[in-house]
Amino acid sequence: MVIWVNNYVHQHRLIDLLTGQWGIDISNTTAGSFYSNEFTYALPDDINGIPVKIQDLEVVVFIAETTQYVVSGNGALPSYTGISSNDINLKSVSQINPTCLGSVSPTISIENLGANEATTLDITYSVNDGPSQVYSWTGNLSTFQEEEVALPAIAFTQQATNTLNISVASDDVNENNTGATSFDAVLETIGTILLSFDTDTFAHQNSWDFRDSSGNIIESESYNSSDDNQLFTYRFNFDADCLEFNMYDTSGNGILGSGDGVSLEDGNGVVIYALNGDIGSGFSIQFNSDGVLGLGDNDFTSIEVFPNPASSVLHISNVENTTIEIYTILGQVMFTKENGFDQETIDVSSYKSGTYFIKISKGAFTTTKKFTVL
Ligand SMILES: [Ca+2]
Ligand SMILES: [Ca+2]
Repeated sequence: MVIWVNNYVHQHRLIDLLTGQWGIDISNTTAGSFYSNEFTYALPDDINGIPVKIQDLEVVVFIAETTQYVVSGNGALPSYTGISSNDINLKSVSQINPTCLGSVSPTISIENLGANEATTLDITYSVNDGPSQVYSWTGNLSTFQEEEVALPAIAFTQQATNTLNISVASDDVNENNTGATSFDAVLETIGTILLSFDTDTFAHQNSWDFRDSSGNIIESESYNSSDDNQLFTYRFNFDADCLEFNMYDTSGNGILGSGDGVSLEDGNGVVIYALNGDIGSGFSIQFNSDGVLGLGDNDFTSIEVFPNPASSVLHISNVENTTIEIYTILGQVMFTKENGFDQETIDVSSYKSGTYFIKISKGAFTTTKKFTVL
């Protein structure tokens, strides 16, 4: 009898009877007598579409009287002969998402195809043929077991297409010791970032955030039942940085709304990300922001906006002969003034609590600052 364990779909169930439905008759049934036999069984590649893992195979033997009553039984994980002594298979290299953070942390899967238990393994890896890094894995991997290994981050210089090469130490079978994966460069975005999001039928499952290169959340939003199936659009003027956008669905079933899901574009209409609702539990994407309106920032280093947060008035200094605009996070214009004075005082007492942007421009130079109204 053959039983498969550890795989949810196989359900730890009886797969095949090596001795046929009614077993083999044993004539010598006196206590202490030993019965032995040899059986041949060809493993299928898969069972109901689930790949067969030889390490999940268990052999179970039981003795029955007549065809009903099981007297006793036992099971064991088999040991194997006819395989190499030492053979690690670099089974897979996980896909790497484009990143502007200057390093990647690869994850690989190794499998012990050798008879000997594997306890140490040197794993060598490099990106874009740059300097190699060696990780010395230690563990206890018995025959046919596999393990995911998270490798320490490795720095690299970004190219249009980037290639990660990985190899494990030489052993009895070397042709399965190498692996590679490729990943694109991140998008370089220009100008204001536009986010369009059509919420789930159950919008409370949805939220998103933008993070800066230090991992700090710089913008975020979550939704409730009054937001079901609605289109929200936002515009952001980010500082120059490597940014990450994360979208979440707490139910893990994607965005089941009637709309177009999520899209993220830069100021030139270049699509950073666009997908209908099929996002599962979410996604993460990085992009480089050029620092909106950062051109000529040096000419505006003396501009001060205070107090921040503000409640009644906002003071702006060193803005003589500039154009001043204030708008909400949704892009709604709240205030404009041309030919500003050196010092400006703006009444914000009627503004709703939240985040606002103040855009100050003069000739070709523009800068944008963010402030909060309590
Ligand atoms: Ca090998
Ligand atoms: Ca959902």
